[in-house]
Amino acid sequence: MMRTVLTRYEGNPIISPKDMPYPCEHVYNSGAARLGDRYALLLRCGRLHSRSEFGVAFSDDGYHFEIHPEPVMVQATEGIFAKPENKGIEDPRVTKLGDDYYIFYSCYSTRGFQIGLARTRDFLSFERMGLTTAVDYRNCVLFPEKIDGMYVRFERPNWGDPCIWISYSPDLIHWGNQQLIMAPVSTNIWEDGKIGPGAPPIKTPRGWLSIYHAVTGTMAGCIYRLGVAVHDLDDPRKVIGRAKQFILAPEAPHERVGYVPNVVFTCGAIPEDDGTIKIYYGGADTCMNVATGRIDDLIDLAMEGGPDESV
Ligand code: BMA
Repeated sequence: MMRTVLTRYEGNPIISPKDMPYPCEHVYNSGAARLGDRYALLLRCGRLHSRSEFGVAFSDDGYHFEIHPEPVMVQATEGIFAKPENKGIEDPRVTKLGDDYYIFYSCYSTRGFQIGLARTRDFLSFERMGLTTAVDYRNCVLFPEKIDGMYVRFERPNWGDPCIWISYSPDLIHWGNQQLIMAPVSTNIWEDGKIGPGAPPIKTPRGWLSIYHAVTGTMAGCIYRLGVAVHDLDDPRKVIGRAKQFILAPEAPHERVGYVPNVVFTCGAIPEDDGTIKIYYGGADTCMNVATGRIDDLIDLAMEGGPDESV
Protein backbone atom coordinates (compact mmCIF):
# COMPACT_ATOMS: atom_id res chain seq x y z
CA MET A 1 0.00 0.00 0.00
CA MET A 2 1.25 3.50 -0.87
CA ARG A 3 2.36 5.38 2.25
CA THR A 4 2.54 9.16 2.52
CA VAL A 5 5.68 10.26 4.32
CA LEU A 6 5.97 13.85 3.10
CA THR A 7 3.66 16.82 3.51
CA ARG A 8 3.73 19.69 1.07
CA TYR A 9 3.95 23.15 2.61
CA GLU A 10 0.56 24.81 2.11
CA GLY A 11 2.28 28.02 0.91
CA ASN A 12 3.92 26.29 -2.11
CA PRO A 13 5.36 27.42 -4.37
CA ILE A 14 7.71 29.29 -2.04
CA ILE A 15 9.48 31.09 -4.92
CA SER A 16 8.13 31.62 -8.45
CA PRO A 17 9.49 33.59 -11.41
CA LYS A 18 7.12 36.47 -10.58
CA ASP A 19 8.82 36.83 -7.15
CA MET A 20 12.26 37.36 -8.65
CA PRO A 21 13.79 40.85 -8.45
CA TYR A 22 15.29 40.40 -11.94
CA PRO A 23 13.65 38.87 -15.01
CA CYS A 24 13.54 35.05 -14.87
CA GLU A 25 11.67 32.49 -16.88
CA HIS A 26 12.01 29.91 -14.13
CA VAL A 27 13.49 29.43 -10.66
CA TYR A 28 13.90 25.84 -9.52
CA ASN A 29 16.33 22.99 -8.57
CA SER A 30 18.04 25.01 -5.85
CA GLY A 31 20.73 23.96 -3.39
CA ALA A 32 19.89 24.34 0.31
CA ALA A 33 21.97 25.00 3.43
CA ARG A 34 21.83 26.30 6.98
CA LEU A 35 23.85 29.49 7.32
CA GLY A 36 24.06 30.15 11.06
CA ASP A 37 20.44 30.52 12.22
CA ARG A 38 19.20 31.18 8.70
CA TYR A 39 18.37 29.10 5.66
CA ALA A 40 19.96 29.76 2.30
CA LEU A 41 18.67 28.58 -1.07
CA LEU A 42 21.10 28.80 -3.95
CA LEU A 43 18.57 29.35 -6.72
CA ARG A 44 18.83 28.04 -10.23
CA CYS A 45 17.39 30.95 -12.17
CA GLY A 46 16.59 30.58 -15.84
CA ARG A 47 17.07 34.05 -17.30
CA LEU A 48 15.38 35.34 -20.42
CA HIS A 49 18.03 33.90 -22.71
CA SER A 50 16.98 30.56 -21.10
CA ARG A 51 20.47 29.97 -19.74
CA SER A 52 20.68 29.42 -16.00
CA GLU A 53 22.55 31.45 -13.38
CA PHE A 54 22.50 31.29 -9.59
CA GLY A 55 20.67 33.65 -7.29
CA VAL A 56 20.30 33.37 -3.55
CA ALA A 57 17.45 33.68 -1.06
CA PHE A 58 17.63 33.75 2.73
CA SER A 59 15.02 32.84 5.32
CA ASP A 60 14.56 32.68 9.09
CA ASP A 61 12.01 29.86 9.05
CA GLY A 62 12.79 27.86 5.89
CA TYR A 63 9.48 28.80 4.27
CA HIS A 64 9.50 32.58 3.70
CA PHE A 65 12.48 33.67 1.64
CA GLU A 66 13.92 37.07 0.89
CA ILE A 67 15.60 37.08 -2.50
CA HIS A 68 18.92 38.88 -2.93
CA PRO A 69 18.47 41.65 -5.56
CA GLU A 70 21.17 40.43 -7.98
CA PRO A 71 22.33 37.04 -9.28
CA VAL A 72 25.34 35.85 -7.23
CA MET A 73 27.07 33.46 -9.63
CA VAL A 74 26.84 33.71 -13.41
CA GLN A 75 28.45 31.75 -16.23
CA ALA A 76 32.22 32.27 -16.51
CA THR A 77 33.51 34.28 -19.44
CA GLU A 78 37.22 33.60 -19.00
CA GLY A 79 39.57 30.86 -17.81
CA ILE A 80 39.01 27.13 -17.93
CA PHE A 81 35.32 27.44 -17.00
CA ALA A 82 34.33 29.71 -19.89
CA LYS A 83 33.80 27.10 -22.60
CA PRO A 84 32.29 24.45 -20.27
CA GLU A 85 29.74 27.06 -19.06
CA ASN A 86 28.82 28.62 -22.39
CA LYS A 87 25.20 27.45 -21.99
CA GLY A 88 24.97 28.33 -18.30
CA ILE A 89 25.27 26.80 -14.84
CA GLU A 90 22.65 24.50 -13.38
CA ASP A 91 21.45 22.38 -10.45
CA PRO A 92 23.73 23.46 -7.55
CA ARG A 93 24.15 21.02 -4.64
CA VAL A 94 25.55 22.50 -1.44
CA THR A 95 27.50 20.63 1.24
CA LYS A 96 29.06 22.19 4.33
CA LEU A 97 32.49 20.90 5.30
CA GLY A 98 34.23 22.81 8.09
CA ASP A 99 33.57 26.51 7.59
CA ASP A 100 33.12 26.26 3.82
CA TYR A 101 30.12 25.48 1.68
CA TYR A 102 31.08 23.45 -1.39
CA ILE A 103 28.89 23.47 -4.46
CA PHE A 104 28.85 20.84 -7.15
CA TYR A 105 27.00 22.25 -10.14
CA SER A 106 26.45 21.39 -13.79
CA CYS A 107 28.54 23.39 -16.24
CA TYR A 108 26.45 23.27 -19.40
CA SER A 109 28.05 23.75 -22.81
CA THR A 110 27.61 22.99 -26.47
CA ARG A 111 29.72 19.87 -25.75
CA GLY A 112 27.62 18.53 -22.87
CA PHE A 113 27.71 18.64 -19.07
CA GLN A 114 30.71 18.73 -16.74
CA ILE A 115 30.57 19.06 -12.96
CA GLY A 116 32.21 22.15 -11.53
CA LEU A 117 33.14 22.72 -7.91
CA ALA A 118 32.86 26.12 -6.25
CA ARG A 119 33.22 27.30 -2.67
CA THR A 120 31.58 30.05 -0.62
CA ARG A 121 31.22 31.18 2.97
CA ASP A 122 28.45 33.74 2.59
CA PHE A 123 26.53 32.73 -0.59
CA LEU A 124 27.33 36.14 -2.06
CA SER A 125 30.83 35.54 -3.42
CA PHE A 126 32.03 32.26 -4.90
CA GLU A 127 35.41 30.83 -5.78
CA ARG A 128 35.52 28.29 -8.60
CA MET A 129 37.87 25.48 -7.57
CA GLY A 130 37.95 23.11 -10.52
CA LEU A 131 36.22 21.02 -13.16
CA THR A 132 35.77 17.66 -11.46
CA THR A 133 34.61 15.52 -14.39
CA ALA A 134 35.00 15.34 -18.13
CA VAL A 135 31.80 15.42 -20.19
CA ASP A 136 29.25 13.96 -19.74
CA TYR A 137 28.17 14.00 -16.10
CA ARG A 138 24.96 15.41 -14.70
CA ASN A 139 24.50 15.18 -10.91
CA CYS A 140 27.11 15.03 -8.15
CA VAL A 141 26.43 15.23 -4.41
CA LEU A 142 29.21 15.55 -1.85
CA PHE A 143 29.12 13.83 1.53
CA PRO A 144 29.44 16.23 4.49
CA GLU A 145 32.46 14.39 5.93
CA LYS A 146 35.37 12.25 4.82
CA ILE A 147 35.15 8.46 5.09
CA ASP A 148 38.39 6.56 5.66
CA GLY A 149 40.32 9.75 4.97
CA MET A 150 38.75 10.37 1.56
CA TYR A 151 36.09 12.75 0.28
CA VAL A 152 33.12 10.83 -1.08
CA ARG A 153 30.43 11.67 -3.62
CA PHE A 154 27.58 10.12 -5.54
CA GLU A 155 27.62 10.90 -9.23
CA ARG A 156 25.61 10.14 -12.31
CA PRO A 157 27.24 9.88 -15.69
CA ASN A 158 24.99 11.15 -18.44
CA TRP A 159 25.90 8.28 -20.72
CA GLY A 160 25.50 4.51 -20.52
CA ASP A 161 23.08 3.30 -17.89
CA PRO A 162 21.70 6.30 -15.99
CA CYS A 163 22.65 4.92 -12.58
CA ILE A 164 24.08 6.21 -9.30
CA TRP A 165 27.83 5.75 -8.92
CA ILE A 166 30.21 6.51 -6.08
CA SER A 167 33.70 8.01 -6.31
CA TYR A 168 36.45 9.13 -3.93
CA SER A 169 38.93 11.99 -3.79
CA PRO A 170 41.90 13.09 -1.69
CA ASP A 171 41.43 16.79 -2.53
CA LEU A 172 37.86 17.36 -3.86
CA ILE A 173 39.16 18.02 -7.41
CA HIS A 174 40.51 14.64 -8.55
CA TRP A 175 38.02 11.78 -8.28
CA GLY A 176 38.60 8.07 -8.80
CA ASN A 177 37.68 4.49 -7.92
CA GLN A 178 34.26 5.02 -9.52
CA GLN A 179 31.84 2.18 -8.80
CA LEU A 180 28.25 1.67 -9.82
CA ILE A 181 26.07 1.26 -6.72
CA MET A 182 22.39 1.70 -7.67
CA ALA A 183 20.49 1.16 -10.90
CA PRO A 184 16.91 1.74 -12.10
CA VAL A 185 14.46 -1.03 -11.14
CA SER A 186 12.46 -2.13 -14.15
CA THR A 187 9.59 -3.57 -12.10
CA ASN A 188 9.13 -0.29 -10.18
CA ILE A 189 7.79 1.61 -13.14
CA TRP A 190 8.26 5.02 -11.47
CA GLU A 191 12.03 4.40 -11.48
CA ASP A 192 12.52 2.18 -14.50
CA GLY A 193 14.11 4.82 -16.75
CA LYS A 194 16.81 6.87 -15.02
CA ILE A 195 17.88 7.50 -11.46
CA GLY A 196 20.30 10.08 -10.09
CA PRO A 197 21.41 11.60 -6.81
CA GLY A 198 19.19 14.41 -5.54
CA ALA A 199 20.02 16.02 -2.21
CA PRO A 200 23.49 15.58 -0.68
CA PRO A 201 23.41 12.61 1.74
CA ILE A 202 22.33 13.28 5.32
CA LYS A 203 24.04 11.47 8.20
CA THR A 204 21.70 9.74 10.65
CA PRO A 205 22.43 7.12 13.33
CA ARG A 206 20.73 4.54 11.05
CA GLY A 207 22.75 5.29 7.92
CA TRP A 208 23.21 7.88 5.18
CA LEU A 209 19.81 9.11 4.05
CA SER A 210 19.69 9.68 0.29
CA ILE A 211 16.82 11.36 -1.51
CA TYR A 212 17.23 10.63 -5.21
CA HIS A 213 15.28 11.35 -8.37
CA ALA A 214 13.78 8.75 -10.65
CA VAL A 215 12.34 8.98 -14.13
CA THR A 216 9.95 6.95 -16.19
CA GLY A 217 8.83 7.58 -19.75
CA THR A 218 5.19 7.81 -20.82
CA MET A 219 3.45 8.43 -24.11
CA ALA A 220 3.24 12.08 -23.02
CA GLY A 221 6.87 12.51 -21.92
CA CYS A 222 8.88 11.76 -18.80
CA ILE A 223 7.70 11.92 -15.20
CA TYR A 224 10.27 12.81 -12.50
CA ARG A 225 9.62 11.59 -8.96
CA LEU A 226 11.64 11.30 -5.74
CA GLY A 227 12.74 8.10 -4.04
CA VAL A 228 14.56 7.29 -0.79
CA ALA A 229 17.45 4.98 0.06
CA VAL A 230 19.71 4.40 3.07
CA HIS A 231 23.43 3.68 2.72
CA ASP A 232 25.76 2.04 5.22
CA LEU A 233 27.51 4.64 7.39
CA ASP A 234 31.00 3.14 7.08
CA ASP A 235 30.71 1.96 3.48
CA PRO A 236 28.09 3.95 1.54
CA ARG A 237 28.50 1.66 -1.46
CA LYS A 238 26.16 -0.65 0.45
CA VAL A 239 22.53 0.34 -0.04
CA ILE A 240 21.00 -1.16 3.11
CA GLY A 241 17.45 0.01 2.35
CA ARG A 242 15.64 1.21 -0.76
CA ALA A 243 11.94 2.03 -0.73
CA LYS A 244 9.84 0.31 -3.34
CA GLN A 245 7.47 3.26 -3.64
CA PHE A 246 8.21 6.86 -4.50
CA ILE A 247 8.00 9.54 -1.80
CA LEU A 248 6.97 12.48 -3.97
CA ALA A 249 5.37 12.67 -7.41
CA PRO A 250 4.11 15.63 -9.44
CA GLU A 251 0.62 16.27 -8.13
CA ALA A 252 0.03 19.98 -7.47
CA PRO A 253 -0.87 22.09 -10.54
CA HIS A 254 2.52 23.91 -10.41
CA GLU A 255 4.32 20.54 -10.38
CA ARG A 256 2.34 19.21 -13.32
CA VAL A 257 2.27 22.26 -15.55
CA GLY A 258 5.23 24.50 -16.37
CA TYR A 259 8.39 24.75 -18.44
CA VAL A 260 8.83 20.95 -18.27
CA PRO A 261 5.61 19.32 -17.07
CA ASN A 262 5.38 16.54 -14.46
CA VAL A 263 8.66 17.11 -12.67
CA VAL A 264 9.60 17.17 -9.00
CA PHE A 265 13.38 17.40 -8.64
CA THR A 266 15.51 18.04 -5.55
CA CYS A 267 19.02 19.42 -5.12
CA GLY A 268 18.87 19.93 -1.36
CA ALA A 269 17.26 18.93 1.92
CA ILE A 270 17.78 20.21 5.45
CA PRO A 271 17.55 18.01 8.57
CA GLU A 272 16.19 19.71 11.69
CA ASP A 273 17.03 19.08 15.36
CA ASP A 274 13.49 17.79 16.03
CA GLY A 275 13.94 14.82 13.65
CA THR A 276 12.11 16.38 10.72
CA ILE A 277 13.47 17.22 7.31
CA LYS A 278 12.71 19.94 4.80
CA ILE A 279 13.06 18.78 1.21
CA TYR A 280 13.35 21.64 -1.26
CA TYR A 281 12.33 20.79 -4.78
CA GLY A 282 11.67 22.30 -8.17
CA GLY A 283 8.16 21.97 -9.62
CA ALA A 284 7.77 21.51 -13.40
CA ASP A 285 11.21 23.16 -13.87
CA THR A 286 9.49 26.44 -13.04
CA CYS A 287 9.16 27.13 -9.30
CA MET A 288 10.58 26.23 -5.87
CA ASN A 289 8.67 24.23 -3.26
CA VAL A 290 9.23 22.56 0.07
CA ALA A 291 7.86 19.39 1.65
CA THR A 292 8.46 18.15 5.18
CA GLY A 293 8.54 14.75 6.83
CA ARG A 294 10.08 12.77 9.66
CA ILE A 295 13.54 11.38 9.00
CA ASP A 296 12.65 8.16 10.78
CA ASP A 297 9.58 7.66 8.58
CA LEU A 298 11.74 8.01 5.46
CA ILE A 299 14.30 5.57 6.83
CA ASP A 300 11.59 3.09 7.92
CA LEU A 301 10.15 3.16 4.41
CA ALA A 302 13.56 2.54 2.85
CA MET A 303 14.43 -0.26 5.28
CA GLU A 304 11.07 -1.98 4.66
CA GLY A 305 12.06 -2.13 0.98
CA GLY A 306 15.12 -4.19 2.00
CA PRO A 307 18.71 -3.95 0.77
CA ASP A 308 19.12 -2.92 -2.85
CA GLU A 309 19.75 -5.69 -5.36
CA SER A 310 19.77 -3.63 -8.54
CA VAL A 311 23.51 -3.84 -9.20
C1 BMA B 1 17.20 16.77 -15.70
C2 BMA B 1 17.91 18.03 -15.30
C3 BMA B 1 17.09 18.81 -14.31
C4 BMA B 1 15.65 18.95 -14.75
C5 BMA B 1 15.09 17.61 -15.21
C6 BMA B 1 13.68 17.71 -15.77
O1 BMA B 1 17.93 16.11 -16.71
O2 BMA B 1 18.09 18.83 -16.45
O3 BMA B 1 17.66 20.08 -14.16
O4 BMA B 1 14.86 19.40 -13.67
O5 BMA B 1 15.93 17.07 -16.18
O6 BMA B 1 13.63 18.54 -16.89
